[in-house]
Amino acid sequence: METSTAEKGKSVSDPHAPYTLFKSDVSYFSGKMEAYLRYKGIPHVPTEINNDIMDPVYAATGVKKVPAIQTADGKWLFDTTPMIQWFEQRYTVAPVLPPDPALAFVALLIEDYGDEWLWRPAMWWRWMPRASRWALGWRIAASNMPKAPSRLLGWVFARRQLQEWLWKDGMTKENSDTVRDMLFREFEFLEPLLKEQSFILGSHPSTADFGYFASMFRHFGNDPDSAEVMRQQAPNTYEWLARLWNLRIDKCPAKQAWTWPEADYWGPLLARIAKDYLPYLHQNALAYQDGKKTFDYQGATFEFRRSITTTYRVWCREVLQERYVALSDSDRQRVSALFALHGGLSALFADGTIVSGLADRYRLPIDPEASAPFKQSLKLKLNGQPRN
Ligand SMILES: N[C@@H](CCC(=O)N[C@@H](CS)C(=O)NCC(=O)O)C(=O)O
Repeated sequence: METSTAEKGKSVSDPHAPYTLFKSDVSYFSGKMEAYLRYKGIPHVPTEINNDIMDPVYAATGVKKVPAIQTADGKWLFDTTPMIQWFEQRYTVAPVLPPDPALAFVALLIEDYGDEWLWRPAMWWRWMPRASRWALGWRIAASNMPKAPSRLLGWVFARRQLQEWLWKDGMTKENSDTVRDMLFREFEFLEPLLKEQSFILGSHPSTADFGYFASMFRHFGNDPDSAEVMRQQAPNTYEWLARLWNLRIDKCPAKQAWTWPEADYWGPLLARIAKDYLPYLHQNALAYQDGKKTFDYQGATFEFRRSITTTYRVWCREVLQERYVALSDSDRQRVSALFALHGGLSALFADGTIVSGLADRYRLPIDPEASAPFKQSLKLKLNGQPRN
């Protein structure tokens, strides 16, 4: 007999289960979290959000964002990266962090890159082509505020996304095609890799797969224009999306086989992380330290003048630095040798640690005594929360 995920949850000896997953089915980070929970067989009840549900989510987590999770015993979790690590401590079968600490660091770095760097092209492909803009704007408005005029609200939301994430964040008419083509750069890496092996770091999904999955599943593989581009140009990546979405640990061989990322096709990704993403995190952190709202980002391949300074990404960099420092000397040497051929890791440590002040906020579960309930400003109520 089939049982629902919620019923199954009751039989698991986890005092926090089942989990209520607040998510949206077109959301980048919701897709990442949902795929992880499904793969690990973690008992959860997916709950589609609307405007009203977002008020309690904000009151509890302090960000008006999905995914967020409420545990059966009333605790709250948020932000996919620390949430996955929180679950990994409790659901230890088929870990998504490889046991080799050096490879685990690489997995976390790729997860972070997937989360943050691919957001910009994901915004481009969703909000720049007209068919996608209209379809997704309408879809998001209709599901969040079913009684409101969806076409108008969809238009307003699409405009907010275009402004906030593209035009006000370093995109110009001149470099718009470059943002679009960031997707093709990913296929150059993913296609030969996924032709050869099932998941990014080997036989089983790692946290690197979930980081990539965020943009690839709910955006590129879903939105009208990019989905067709993917079917035509990246069939191995398209197949990997379905493979990961439909995977459960009980369907996988127990033994995980991990691969050190040194094959030639890793070159473009390792170089992009070393020469574009880590310099971006560094320059963003410097701008934050100097109290600048925007900064002129310059990497080896990309230039985004007047990018918005993001505190959250200062924290991302801090976490990566801590992880790297915690490695043994020999593991640090292996990671550093891997990147040395592609530009090195110097940008990760340039100007030392710049503290975001967010470390306590992202310690899970949220301590309600210390923080909640968070109160919304009128602006937040009307506009939602594009940034944190
Ligand atoms: N770093 C967060 C990001 C979550 C996030 O940005 N969620 C988006 C949807 S994919 C959101 O809820 N945005 C709210 C808004 O734009 O108003 C995570 O990993 O969960």
